[in-house]
Amino acid sequence: MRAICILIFTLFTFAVSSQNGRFVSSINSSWEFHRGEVANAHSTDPLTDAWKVINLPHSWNDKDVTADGERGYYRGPGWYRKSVFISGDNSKKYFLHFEGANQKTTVYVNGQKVGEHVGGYSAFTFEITSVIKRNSYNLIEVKVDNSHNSLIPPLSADFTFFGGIYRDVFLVETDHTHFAMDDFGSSGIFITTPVVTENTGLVQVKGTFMYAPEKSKNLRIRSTITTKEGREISRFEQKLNAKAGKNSFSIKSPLLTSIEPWSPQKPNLYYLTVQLVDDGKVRDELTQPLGFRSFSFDPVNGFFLNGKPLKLIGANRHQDMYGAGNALSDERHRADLQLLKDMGANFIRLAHYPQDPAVLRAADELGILVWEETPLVNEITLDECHHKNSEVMLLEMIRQHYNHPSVILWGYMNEIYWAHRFLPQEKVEAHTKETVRLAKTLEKIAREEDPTRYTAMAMHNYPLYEESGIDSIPQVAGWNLYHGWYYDELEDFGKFMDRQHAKYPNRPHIISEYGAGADNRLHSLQSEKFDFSAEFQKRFHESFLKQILERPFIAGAAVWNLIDFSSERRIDATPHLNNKGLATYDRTPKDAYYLYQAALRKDPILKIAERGWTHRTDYPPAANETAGQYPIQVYTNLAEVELLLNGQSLGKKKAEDYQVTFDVTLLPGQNTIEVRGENHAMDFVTISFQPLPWNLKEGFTVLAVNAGSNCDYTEEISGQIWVKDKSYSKGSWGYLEGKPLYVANKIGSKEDILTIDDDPLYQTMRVGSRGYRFDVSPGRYEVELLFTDPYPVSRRFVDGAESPDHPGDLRVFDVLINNRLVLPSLDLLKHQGYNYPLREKFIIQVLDENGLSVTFQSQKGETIISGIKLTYLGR
Ligand code: GCB
Ligand code: CA
Repeated sequence: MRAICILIFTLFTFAVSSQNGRFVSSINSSWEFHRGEVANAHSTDPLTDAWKVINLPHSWNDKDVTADGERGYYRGPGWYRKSVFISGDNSKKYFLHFEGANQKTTVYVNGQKVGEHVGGYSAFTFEITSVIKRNSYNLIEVKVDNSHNSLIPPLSADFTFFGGIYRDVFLVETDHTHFAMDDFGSSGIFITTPVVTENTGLVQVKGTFMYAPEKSKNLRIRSTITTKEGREISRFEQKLNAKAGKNSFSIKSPLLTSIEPWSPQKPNLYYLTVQLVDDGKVRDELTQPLGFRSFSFDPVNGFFLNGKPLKLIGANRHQDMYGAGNALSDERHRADLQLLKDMGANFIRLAHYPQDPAVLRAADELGILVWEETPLVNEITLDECHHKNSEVMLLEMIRQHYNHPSVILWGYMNEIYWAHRFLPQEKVEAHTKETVRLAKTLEKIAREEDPTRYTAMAMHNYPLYEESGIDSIPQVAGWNLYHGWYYDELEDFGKFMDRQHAKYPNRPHIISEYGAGADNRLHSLQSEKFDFSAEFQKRFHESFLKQILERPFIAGAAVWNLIDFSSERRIDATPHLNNKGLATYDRTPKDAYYLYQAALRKDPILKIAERGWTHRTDYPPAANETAGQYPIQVYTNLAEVELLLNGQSLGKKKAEDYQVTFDVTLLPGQNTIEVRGENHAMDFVTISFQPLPWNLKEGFTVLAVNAGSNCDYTEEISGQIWVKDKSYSKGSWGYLEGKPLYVANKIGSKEDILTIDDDPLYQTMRVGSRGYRFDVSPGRYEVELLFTDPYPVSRRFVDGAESPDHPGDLRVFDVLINNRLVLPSLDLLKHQGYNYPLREKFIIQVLDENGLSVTFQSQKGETIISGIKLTYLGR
């Protein structure tokens, strides 16, 4: 029992009055947090051990969404509390402003409920003036609940619904007269630029404010436009007869000449300060970003910014990070946008929900155009209350982020028919109708709220969008397309889009998602879809980017995803993680990232795209051939590249489609690969290479084989490389018959292999094999065998408890090593349970020149093996 008085633990938050009416201070530090329901809410009793001290931003799912051996993560209530000292007098009003808490939040101050908010991705503000004690401590308690709630989108999605107060919380003190604090969490003022030409602009500011005194009175609304450097370029005012209560205003600037337009290339950002002036006293003041730009979508020629065509190329982004869940600092958010900017991108889709104010701010400052959307993903429910919540989410998003010049598109649905295939037939029609109706309502709201932006919807490759007519509702059709990954072949993407364009020649199209998974532990020169090799990801993006750039009618495209992100229910090579990122979960760029750099940036880019594969081992492709022959790929926007291996030039080559490939034979040990281009551009990587002999009698220490796979797999902790599988030929080694396991046309089982982290090694398997032969010299060997049974076929995206134990007897086989029975009647399902790995070592003495045989003899079903490793231990 830790009996600490919370008053002692509380940091003082001084709310000193500022000169200009409003004072804003965060209250992020030293909250007490309790996961679960609490019995003694509103009491100042000593806290029990179940409470711990945390700082905001905070999520309680930072750990349980990773490979912790249990499916699911905590979804339920959590309580936060903190005592805050609030100073001031009766002339002040007080508000709590939450930038976001997932997903249902109830706030109490001094035991009284001050408000409730649903939806995990937008800000909300509650007034607390009437319940606080001034110049005293006030107990703030916040209950947050991330339980599934069929009335609150998202109902399901391929990302983790982290619970907690995961963004900043602010205490806002205002004068009695202040800009609206009850306008859907927004600033209360809305800026547009009705006129924008190359260097002129006109600014309009609309808004509402509260005026407190009983008698009406003339106030002045004063607006000032300043540059980033703080130079004032315009000041305009309006007199307004304010009545007690709510007042609205609308004021226009004079036509400003010599403004500099905002664009990704030159994000000239201005600031607009609006003041409420009463007898020379500033009652309230707000500063908002301001940018002068015009834009439009054209069905034939794509996107135009400031009158010039601009292909939008960028990525989607989620808001979580390894170790932190979704509780990211402003700096972290900004760093992610910088990563995107450094890639050369000019576009971001904030999928699948409104993101932190720091993200929008960074987009404004860095020059990244934004598609933002509300979290309606996969499906809806038919309840009116669900629809109401969806409407409010849209209003919140638009009003809160209205003033950011970076925003060009508002979205309100993502793959909303995704879950349709699971609906019973008799429900399909009603569901479809209701989805269309809701889309129409949301479309109307978005257009009325903000006629200056376009609306968009992200659809997937599913005919119902067309059949139901929902595809004609938004102004821009967004497409999430995964040709060559989930279905079809890479080139089918372009064909799909050409058909769309031909069929709907008046419709602007944008690619809202396209991507392929990659795990840097997997590498292959024969990469194929769904093997999760870094090489396949490169092939995928090379193909898509080319097809996108070749088609002017495609206004833009956003890679899925900028960064690997948490999806607790997903099981791929990296369970619980969606690894389609161009950067890893800790933000290291994968090789495909550099393709975009080369294609998008204007400064010289020369990058060896082999950075994810710096430790290699390989055997010769055939007897009498040399191991270590690799195509070394370079991404560049230069015309010509020279490559040097350990200082020796291998010649120059011309680049095509932003790339050049050199055939290089790596030498045993460290290889320095250097590339050079015009204007002293250069890059290098060091690749260590360890060859394996074709003929094992030439001597070797360790031979580790990734059975049933074309990929080399590197164990993260040990660095041990498991080489791609190989068939036996005399004088060498390899498998005897069998084939790689495919499930639904995709290689490997893609099940979560429990208790270990080397999932990909176990997920790929050779089935139906008679065994492996190794033509080794006599001596002592350690033979290590790795197995797992892939049954059941797949449980992806299925919630709930573990599947029940299986009695086995589906697949039973004997394993012998040099005729010695080492695993008799192996029944993995029965003895291990599915998805639990079996990894054992056997010490074997090879006495003669006949080498070493690992033999699988089936009693029932097909034999199976995931990995096999041979270590020479001496004679
Ligand atoms: C989609 C979804 C996105 C998923 C992605 C994927 O189409 O919109 O939420 O994460 O596919 O990786 O499958
Ligand atoms: Ca695992």
